Amino acid sequence: MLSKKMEDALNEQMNREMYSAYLYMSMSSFCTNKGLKGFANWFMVQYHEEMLHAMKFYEYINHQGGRAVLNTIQQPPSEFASPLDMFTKTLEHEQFITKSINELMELAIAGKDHATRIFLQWYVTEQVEEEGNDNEIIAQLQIIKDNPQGLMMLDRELASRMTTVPTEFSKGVEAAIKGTPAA
Ligand code: OFO
Repeated sequence: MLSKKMEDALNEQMNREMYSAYLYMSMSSFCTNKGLKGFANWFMVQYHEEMLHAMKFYEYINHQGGRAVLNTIQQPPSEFASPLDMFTKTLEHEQFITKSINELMELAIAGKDHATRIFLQWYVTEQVEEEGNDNEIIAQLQIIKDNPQGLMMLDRELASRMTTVPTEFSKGVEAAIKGTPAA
């Protein structure tokens, strides 16, 4: 069971996750246009992950007797100065998401909503990984600076990233991502 306050806050976070997906899809399109296929792949994988994060909120809210309500998704930026600019903006955005997940966690603790607290724990862990990945790529881009060879090497490395579907997602979501029929 969810309190109205918790339900509204979880819906707001679902919208933020969808905005995250939108932001990274915009970055992916920008990279494709600039011939940076590997960076484009990295951001498209990130898009898929964010949509899965949103779906996880969607399923949880509905499963707990609330109702997932879809809202307007803000328009993301479409122009970026460089790959370093994109990853700096990515890290800043993820720090904002970490802060909002922490606020949700505090709301769950204050409301003695242990189910939601346990549910949110997955996101707390996920944010540590996401910020870590961004920090790592930013450090590499700072070493590369304006070196095209270094940039192309990193582009090749980022081309290998693949979408992973957390095992606890419903079969329907997993099947949709993998393009196979749901069992
Ligand atoms: Fe980028 O993280 Fe969602 O939660």
